Amino acid sequence: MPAEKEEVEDNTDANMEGALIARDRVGVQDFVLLDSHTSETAFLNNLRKRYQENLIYTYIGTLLVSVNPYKELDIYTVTQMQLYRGVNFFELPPHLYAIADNAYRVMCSEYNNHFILISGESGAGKTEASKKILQYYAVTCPTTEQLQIVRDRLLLSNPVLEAFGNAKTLRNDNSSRFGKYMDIQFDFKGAPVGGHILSYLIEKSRVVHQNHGERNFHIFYQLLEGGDKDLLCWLGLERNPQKYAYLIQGRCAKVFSINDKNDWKIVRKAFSIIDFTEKDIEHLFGIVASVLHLGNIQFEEDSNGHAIIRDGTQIKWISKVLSPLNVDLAFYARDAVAKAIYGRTFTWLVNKINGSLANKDSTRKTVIGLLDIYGFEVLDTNSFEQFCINYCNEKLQQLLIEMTLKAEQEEYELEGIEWEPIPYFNNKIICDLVEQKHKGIISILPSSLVVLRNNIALNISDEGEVCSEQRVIWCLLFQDEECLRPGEATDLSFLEKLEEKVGDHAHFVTRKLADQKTRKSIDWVDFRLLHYAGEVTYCAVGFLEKNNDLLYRNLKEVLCNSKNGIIRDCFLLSELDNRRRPETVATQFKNSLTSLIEILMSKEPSYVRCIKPNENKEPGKFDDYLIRHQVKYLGLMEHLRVRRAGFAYRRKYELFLQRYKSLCPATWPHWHGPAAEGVERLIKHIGYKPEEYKLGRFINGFINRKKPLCPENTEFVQLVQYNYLMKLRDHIP
Ligand code: AD9
Ligand code: MG
Repeated sequence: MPAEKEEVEDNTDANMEGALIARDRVGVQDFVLLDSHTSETAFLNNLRKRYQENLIYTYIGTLLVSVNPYKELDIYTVTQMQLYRGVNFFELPPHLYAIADNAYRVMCSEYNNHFILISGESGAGKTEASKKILQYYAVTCPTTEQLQIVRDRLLLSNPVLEAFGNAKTLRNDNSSRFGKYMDIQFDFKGAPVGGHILSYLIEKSRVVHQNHGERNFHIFYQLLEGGDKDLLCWLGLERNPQKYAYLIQGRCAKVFSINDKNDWKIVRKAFSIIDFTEKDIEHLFGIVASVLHLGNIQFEEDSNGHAIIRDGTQIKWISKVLSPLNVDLAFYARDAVAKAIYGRTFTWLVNKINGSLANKDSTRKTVIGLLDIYGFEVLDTNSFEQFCINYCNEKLQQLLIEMTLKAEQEEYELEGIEWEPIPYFNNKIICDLVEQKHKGIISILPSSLVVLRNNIALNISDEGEVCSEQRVIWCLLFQDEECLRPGEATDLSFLEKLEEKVGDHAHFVTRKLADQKTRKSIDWVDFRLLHYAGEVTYCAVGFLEKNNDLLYRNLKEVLCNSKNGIIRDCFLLSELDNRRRPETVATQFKNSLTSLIEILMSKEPSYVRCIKPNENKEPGKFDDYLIRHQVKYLGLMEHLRVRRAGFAYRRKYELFLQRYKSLCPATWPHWHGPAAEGVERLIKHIGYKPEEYKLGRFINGFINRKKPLCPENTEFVQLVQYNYLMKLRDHIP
């Protein structure tokens, strides 16, 4: 029996009374079985009951809903893993392991690719879930001594990427500040033989700025806390984080729930297993330290108004390159270097890990992809980063709609099965608002940046025209050849363009438009998007700068010639020759998300929907209001209705017959006719009523959506009502 002590659903009369009592106490383990499946209150009651019994997982058919317990539960032991291994999906209480195992077994038997999409807002438990799934595979999949190293590397890639890519935020002490998609590759025996990670847009601005109550990336604190004396001495660092300007802004270098010293040890060990050489490690920490040193460089004005470095002992080249700037711009350029170094080093790190996870042999492999991306986020002040994060969440919601609600209903049509359509909110309208070609916010964003010849730029500043600080920065960044046209590229002109082009969109609000659409006040530099998960007000200030993400050319030159091998790998000289303006950050992000969606659409999906129970990271506290909101925007009720109305369990005729043929003398041990007929005989023999099942007409569009319909194909589907699967289980010898 699993540690959850949850009763496995049992429909026999003798157990009915006990089952009802248990049900009253712990709720139902699949929302499909709720008596009142249209009531949000009943849904919430069930979730609450279970949460209070530490039953954090509940199904809606095959989708897993998870509520963050904010405490360690005894349900992730090796014994639990073994319990779920190879057991049919519905035969044990809901668990991540059941989702993981199901994907794995289907992959092995049907030899196809899968992904597990884990979604939910910041702090809901996505990263923890993805780690638990990975651990499940590491423990339960067959392995050889040779493959142990792959397994260890897969596992240890996590602490390394978390050290460099996660940070304490107000929402989550271990918040992912980058998106991660990880393919685990399996050979034909089902052994994990390699992996590959794609990372998405790390939040570089955190390197130089943190909000009150937040921290920089974990690695800085880990190094200072855990690095031995000699290492710190060699890096010129002091142990006290208070000494570093980039670490003190959030005023919370020490966090109760985080053990930096211990985490440091894990990261150090991980490096040696993931194939990092001593040189790599030396260079890597050289970079981490230099970012801290950069942050401590202070500038002051000389008699010409130029910046000079206050403390002469600091790095000389910075002074040399930055001194033609005024003090503000020198600080700006300093921060740009810190962000660029860190951001690119993170990409280097991912590539390095990929190198060590790569499987060199060319035999065909199948994969299970784990997607764990930063969750939907609303802060007091939301900037370009939140815009990207929330856009990404819109895309994932869209994928889920496409692959579940929409696909499900279309499939019934395809199969010729009668269906009452169920309304749901399709957030495509918001995705379009953000990403549509020529019309969406992202395309308006860079189009307001117009670059011109150098002399015009100089004229602007010489004549002392009213130009925003930003524009001056642009001028300087491009000083060797290009600059901006006056009046074109400011955050405010961007806002004006937005008003002009998307002002009438139902999900877009600015101050100018606020009165007509909403009564809530909005600042003149803000715009508001009505996301699927709620309203978010973005401050447009800084959008252009962050989106263009340029680095002062001379600084780039310096970095290209660095003695640090990683920096040299990250800043290639060829970049300096490239006169074409690189794609903006938002456009790159949009493109990478588009290809991610393509990757996912070609695979079989499983879903985990994570829910955050309260805002205080408190165990056991079930905040009704907060959870109801998530249930709403995650579309869980719609999902349930679709599941309820439809036939939750479906199998291709051949597979169904294979599994259940022993239940009917006509099909056991062999059935020689068409599989569809065999299934029909079997079902009649068992005594299903006609309304309890439906036999489909065509190829199963859900399993292979891209295949054209071909009626002569024998891959028909068969659909059986969910409750009957439970009954079937009892029949199986
Ligand atoms: V973000 O979008 O990256 O900011 P996540 O990834 O959704 O967010 P995360 O998995 O990091 O959230 O969970 C937040 C914290 O909740 C963890 O650090 C744990 O302290 C806690 N948590 C989450 N899931 C579990 C769990 N299954 N058991 C115990 C958990 N604690
Ligand atoms: Mg996370």
